[in-house]
Amino acid sequence: MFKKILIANRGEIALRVIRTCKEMGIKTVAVYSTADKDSLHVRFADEAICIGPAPSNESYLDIPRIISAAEITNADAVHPGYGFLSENSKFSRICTENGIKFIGATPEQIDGMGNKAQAKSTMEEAGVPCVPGSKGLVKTTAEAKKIAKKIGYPVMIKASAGGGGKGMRFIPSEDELEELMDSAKRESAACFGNDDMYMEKFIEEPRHIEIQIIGDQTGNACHLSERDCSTQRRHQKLVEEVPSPFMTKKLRDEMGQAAIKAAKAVKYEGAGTVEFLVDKHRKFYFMEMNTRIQVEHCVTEEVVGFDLIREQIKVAAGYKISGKNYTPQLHAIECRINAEDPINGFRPSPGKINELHTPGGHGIRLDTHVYSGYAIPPNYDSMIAKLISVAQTREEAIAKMKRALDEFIIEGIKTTIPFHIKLMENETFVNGGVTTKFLEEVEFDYSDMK
Ligand code: MV4
Repeated sequence: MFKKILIANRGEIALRVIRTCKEMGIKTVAVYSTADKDSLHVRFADEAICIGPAPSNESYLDIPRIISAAEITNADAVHPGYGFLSENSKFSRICTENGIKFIGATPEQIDGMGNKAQAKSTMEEAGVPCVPGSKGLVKTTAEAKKIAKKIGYPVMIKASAGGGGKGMRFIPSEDELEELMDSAKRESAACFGNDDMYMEKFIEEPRHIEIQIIGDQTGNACHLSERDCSTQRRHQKLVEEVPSPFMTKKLRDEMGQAAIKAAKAVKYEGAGTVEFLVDKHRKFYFMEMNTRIQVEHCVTEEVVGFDLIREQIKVAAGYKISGKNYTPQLHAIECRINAEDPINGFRPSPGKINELHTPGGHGIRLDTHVYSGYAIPPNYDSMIAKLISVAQTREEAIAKMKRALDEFIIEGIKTTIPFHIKLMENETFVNGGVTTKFLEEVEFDYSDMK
C-alpha cells in the first residue's frame, strides 16, 4: 500500500481524499495556491506545499510544480480528484515516468476517451450500443449532408475534441447544415485547437444516465449501478440520484453489462463512468466515458455502502476487485450547492461566508470545504458543498433533502439552495419525469422566498 499520497486538487474533493487516506493510515500532502492558504485541505493534510498564485494555470494546472511538490515530500502516489489534471494524459505519463503512481487512467485511456469519435468507434467494436451516425469523422459539408440524409434529420454535429456541449450543434434540416457545421468547427477550433467533427442522429428529450464502473489491474471490472444526472442546466449537473426513477431491473442489467464491456475493451483500471443517453423507449446509447472520480460519486457510495476513494486507492495499489455487480438497496439524492444566484441567472457569487449552519440528522451527508468566516475565492469552480440525502424510498429521500435544505443557512453569499428547494417541490421532479430538456424550459418563481 502507498505510504504517502499527494492530492493534486482543492476544495471538497481534496478534503474527501484526505479523509479516506487518514482512515487507511496513508500520509497526505496537500498542494495549494495562495488564494487557498486558509482552506481546510491545507489544514487537514499532514503536509502542505504552496505551488503558486491563484490562477489555476500557475498552480493546480502546473505539472512541474506539482511533480516537484511530490518529489520534495517523497509522495509515492498522486490523487488528481476531478477537474484540473484528472484527465490530463501528459500528467498521468509524467507521474508514471517519475515513479509516482497516478491514481487514475493511463495516458492511452485518457487520450482514447478524450477523442470522442475514436471513443465511439472503440465502443462500437466492443458491442456497446451507440447513436447511429457517421463512421468516424465527417470531413466536408457534402459528406455531412449525405450522412444526414441517410440517418434522417434532425441530427447533431459534435466536436471530436469536445464534451460538455462545446462545439456541438442541433441541425434541424439540410438548409441549416452548412452554417451550423461551420460555426461548430470554429467554436471547436477556438476551444480545443482542433475542429474534427462527427455526426449523430438527434435523440429527443433524452435522460442522462451513467454507470459507475471499477476495474482492477487483472482486467476484471464490475458496475456499481447507475446515476441519473438529467437535472442539468447548460451542461452543468445540479442534482444526481440513484436509482434513476426511469430505471428498470432489465435496463440496469443491460446498461451495466454494456458499461462492463466498455471498461474491459480498454482494460480499464480504477473508477470510471460510462455515460449514456436514454430515450423515451428506454433505448440507451453510449455518450462518453469519464476516466476519473466524479463529483457525484457520493450517491453511489451511499447506496452500495462502500467508499469509492478507498476502492480507487486499493486498485491503484494492485488489489483485486470482487467482480460482483451492485444493485442499489437505498435511494440517494445529491444537490450541488454552488455560490451562484439562481434568481439572477445563476450568476457567480463569491465572497465571505458570514454565518453558516449546516444540516445534519438521519440520512444526511454533507461534503464541503467551507466554514463560517471562509472566503470563497473567485478563481475556481463555484461548487461549495454537496448535500446528500439517503433513505429507503425516493419519496423519503426527497422529504429528507427538503428538510435539510431548510436547515441549511449560508449568509454573506448567494447560493443555489433556493433552486433546490423549488426543485424538490416541483411536480415533474417529484414524479421522476425530468429529462435533459427540463431545466431549459422551466423557470421557478422565487417571489414567495425570503
Ligand atoms: C446528444 C443529444 C441528443 N442526441 N446527442 C450534450 C453534451 C454532450 N456530452 C452530449 N449532449 C447531448 N448529445 C444526440 N445524438 C443531447 C445532448 C444533450 C444533453 C446530454 C446530456 C445531458 C444534458 C444535455 C443537454 C442538452 C443536450
